[in-house]
Amino acid sequence: EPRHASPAAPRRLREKLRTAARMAGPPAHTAPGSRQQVQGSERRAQPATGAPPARETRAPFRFDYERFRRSLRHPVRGRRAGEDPETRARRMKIKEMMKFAWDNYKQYALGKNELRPLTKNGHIGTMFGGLRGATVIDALDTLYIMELEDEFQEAKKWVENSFDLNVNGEASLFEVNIRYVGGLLAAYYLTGEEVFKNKALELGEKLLPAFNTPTGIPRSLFSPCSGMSWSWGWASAGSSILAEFGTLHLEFLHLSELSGNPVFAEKASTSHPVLNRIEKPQGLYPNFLSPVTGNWVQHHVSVGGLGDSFYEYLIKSWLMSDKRDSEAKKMYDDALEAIEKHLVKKSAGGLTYLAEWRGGVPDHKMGHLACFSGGMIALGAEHAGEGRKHHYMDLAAEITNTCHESYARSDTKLGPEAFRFDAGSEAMATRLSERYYILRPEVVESYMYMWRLTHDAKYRQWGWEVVKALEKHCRVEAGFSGIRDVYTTTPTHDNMQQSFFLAETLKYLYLLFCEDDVLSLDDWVFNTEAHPLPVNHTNFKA
Ligand code: DMJ
Repeated sequence: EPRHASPAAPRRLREKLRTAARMAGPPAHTAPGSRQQVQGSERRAQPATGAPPARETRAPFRFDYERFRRSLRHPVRGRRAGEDPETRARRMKIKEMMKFAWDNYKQYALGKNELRPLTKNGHIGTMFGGLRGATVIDALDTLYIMELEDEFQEAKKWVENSFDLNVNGEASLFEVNIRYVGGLLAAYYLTGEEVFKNKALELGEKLLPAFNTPTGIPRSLFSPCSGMSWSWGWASAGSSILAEFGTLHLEFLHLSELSGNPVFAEKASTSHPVLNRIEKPQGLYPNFLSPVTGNWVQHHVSVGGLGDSFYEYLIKSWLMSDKRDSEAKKMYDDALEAIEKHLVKKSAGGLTYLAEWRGGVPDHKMGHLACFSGGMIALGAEHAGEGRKHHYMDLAAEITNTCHESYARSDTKLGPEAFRFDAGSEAMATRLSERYYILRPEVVESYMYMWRLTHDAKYRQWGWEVVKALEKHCRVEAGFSGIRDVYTTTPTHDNMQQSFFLAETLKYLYLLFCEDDVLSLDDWVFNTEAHPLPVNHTNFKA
């Protein structure tokens, strides 16, 4: 039982909290790596002397990193076995792109959130409150995995010396969680460097006031200093967003594992019971929910923006719990069934796509963001039982193929922000405002999962087409930039190198050309910003 668990916690939550604490090793008086380290069962053993147990002296909690590393099934950077020269050369090209993106950020924007590659300066933006260095934190694990050792040390040094958490301003809980908390957690798990854990825990504490609502469902924005929280001005009736409050579990469970404090897991676990209690239209999850009443505010449903990573975190919560979080698995299975029934459509030209849904009426539009779902459905298919496995693998392949078509049908071979299947259109943007590409990862993310799960060579081929297109249209003198129109071979640039380009797009491309044991799916789940968090393999029995 975790030390801070409340006796009043419901049974299911207590089980989740146990899961969260399973990797918590022996207390601090056992030195890491020492032979005295014990396995899970031994650490609960009673003294054999028959003497009354000594008065409990509670050593401060310390996560046993060495024990965690021993629990991994594969070396994090793999064994580099048996690869062909072309695959290696392609991987090295992607590594060079990462170095170029990092070097330019470092030269022109270090300490700002993102690089503006045309004007050669930094961008701060409004999403992260007063926090800075989003690109540093987002890049850490990619630099490490790519063995860009000097660059990783530069990034680490910035975190040690310059990453300031005592800042004010309105920050997005979701963005801070997936990029900063996720990035720091992954950097810690990969390297064991305490600075990353300490910063993650310190930052995690600052997120907690956002959960002070009547339902426990957090508001979207918070102030790291004052502890106040707000909803987005554009979200109707002060509602919270499904993809935001539903994208906390992975990181918050790890904050509990690393701190020994279940408060994080408790906070992140409030949303599932609320969602299970309320009626869902046709079994679907609308995107807007009131954190005050716990009721839906609007009936807009989407597997793309506003909904996306909620579904992703259901299946990944289950995987990360070593398949114990059956509540999350059931929610995922039921949601996918409803999605398939009401949102999966086939175009006249035979392309399978995911429509959006507005109060019962389908909107035949698919956002670039929704293209992550090919990978998610494939990941879940592995565990869907023999009867459904092939069906879901086919669905995943069809959706990934449609997303590839949205790239293949453009002049740049990069995909638009949204594409439609109406008025004679097939997998193409029909509105000027939807023609842009901002270096998003979702399509290559699905290629990576599809490759790992099928080893069909076409996914590597499609990934390589993206590399060539990025080089041709997005690489500029001082970094990579998004483009304003994918349907012209001379696009103008948006002057922004998004931090997720380093965290996700380049990482997924790199992994596509790695052996499967690099960040193996046996050991890791990727958060929605592609930061790897470990699956819990210890043998804790509830
Ligand atoms: C990233 O921050 C994450 O992937 C998030 O889930 C969605 N948007 C961007 C990338 O497009």
